[in-house]
Amino acid sequence: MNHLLATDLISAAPLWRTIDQPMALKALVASLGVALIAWELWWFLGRHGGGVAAREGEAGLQEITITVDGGYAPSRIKVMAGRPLRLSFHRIDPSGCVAQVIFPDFHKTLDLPLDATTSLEIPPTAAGFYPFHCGMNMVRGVLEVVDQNATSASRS
Ligand SMILES: [Cu+2]
Repeated sequence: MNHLLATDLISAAPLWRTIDQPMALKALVASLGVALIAWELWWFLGRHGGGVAAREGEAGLQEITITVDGGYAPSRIKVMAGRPLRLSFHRIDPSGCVAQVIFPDFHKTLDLPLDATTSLEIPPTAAGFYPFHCGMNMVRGVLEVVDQNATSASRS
C-alpha cells in the first residue's frame, strides 16, 4: 500500500497544466515590454535637445549651473572626459522631492537647500553616461561624458 509503483506515477494527473493565452494577449504583453525598453533607452541615451555643454573655466575645470525646478534644467549635460567638473545646483523648487541629488556612479549625495546654489566637484571621468537623480529617483538627469578626440573626429 505504501509502495508507489511506476505505473501510478505515469497514470497520475499532471501536477500543472499550461494555460494557453490568446495570441493577441501575448503580442500585447511582448510589445508593451519592448515599448518600455525603448522608452528607457530614449530617456537615458536619447538626444533630447542634444544636451547642454558645460563651459570651460580656469585650469580645465568644467562648470555648469543646473536649475532645479520640477526637474533639472538642463537635464542632460555634456562634458569632456578626463577633466574635472563642477556642477552647481540652484534649487528653486520647494518640493522635498528634489532636496537631494544622488550620483550613484560617484557615490555622492548632495543636499540642496532651497533658494541656494550648491556645488559638487566630480573628478576627471572616463567617457560614458552617468545618470543622476533626486532622493526618490523620480527626477532624473544624465551626465554625458565624451572623449574629446571622438568628438573632434565626428565633427570633421
Ligand atoms: Cu524625488
